[in-house]
Amino acid sequence: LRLLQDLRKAIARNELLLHYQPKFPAADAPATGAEALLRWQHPELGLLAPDVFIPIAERSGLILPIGDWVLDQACAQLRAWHDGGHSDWTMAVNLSPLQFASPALLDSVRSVLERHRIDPARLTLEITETTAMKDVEASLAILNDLTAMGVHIAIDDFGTGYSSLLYLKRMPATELKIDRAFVHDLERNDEDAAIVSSIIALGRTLQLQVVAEGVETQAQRDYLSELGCDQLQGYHLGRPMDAEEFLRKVG
Ligand code: G
Ligand code: G
Ligand code: MN
Ligand code: NA
Repeated sequence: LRLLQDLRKAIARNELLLHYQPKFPAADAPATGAEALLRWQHPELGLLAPDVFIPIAERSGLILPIGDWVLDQACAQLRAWHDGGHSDWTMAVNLSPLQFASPALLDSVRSVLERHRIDPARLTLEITETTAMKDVEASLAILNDLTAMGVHIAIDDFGTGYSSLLYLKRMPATELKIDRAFVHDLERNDEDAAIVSSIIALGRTLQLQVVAEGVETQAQRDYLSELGCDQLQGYHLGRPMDAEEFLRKVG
């Protein structure tokens, strides 16, 4: 309850911030952009990770104004990077289930793109597999509208939900993000390796970019490249960091 009361004031008090984690092609090459990851600088509790407060935000509906703030902040940052010479960088933003189901989503996305003069194709919206498959017909309608606007769609935490392949085939997504649970023991666990290979093959078939999350070692990186993964994300390549550090280390 205390956290909920504090969270109500967090936007106005300027306590929310974004960290950015770089995304790299599997072939050794410069970063293609970032995923924005929300943090809360709580006045007494310090820097809080989203698992601590996103569920509260989701239950209370606060995720809607917070989600709008995230979209605005991420697009403002992308505009600054583009103006600074990184005109090919992309930005990925996570959408919560409530945001995804909100009738205001399309207008929010359209207006933030206009406000910051962002090419829609430079913005990727990430929804989890579980969110996407919850009400598939409704999801398809929303995703079709977003895609018509030109933004890209990533299916996040892929492999942890219950995808219907028939629906996945109809989803206008551009990217599958393999959940980091399958990457962790990749070189030691034959089942995980087989699952990752299958997801990569599925991505090929459906013409989706396949991104592996949670890459923590060089061995995982080599293995994922060998298996044919398109892009990689993880602590081994770059942790989530503030915008200044991102530009210094990745730019
Ligand atoms: O950054 P971290 O690894 O702690 O993120 C933990 C979880 O919080 C992940 O599932 C991530 O997708 C989610 N998350 C991070 N930032 C945001 C955000 O801006 N909005 C929503 N809805 N979820 C986020
Ligand atoms: O669900 P989503 O993919 O949006 O979550 C991203 C989360 O994964 C963030 O909380 C981020 O901090 C975390 N993360 C990013 N890279 C790694 C990694 O290499 N290892 C682990 N354990 N977590 C990671
Ligand atoms: Mn994500
Ligand atoms: Na994920």
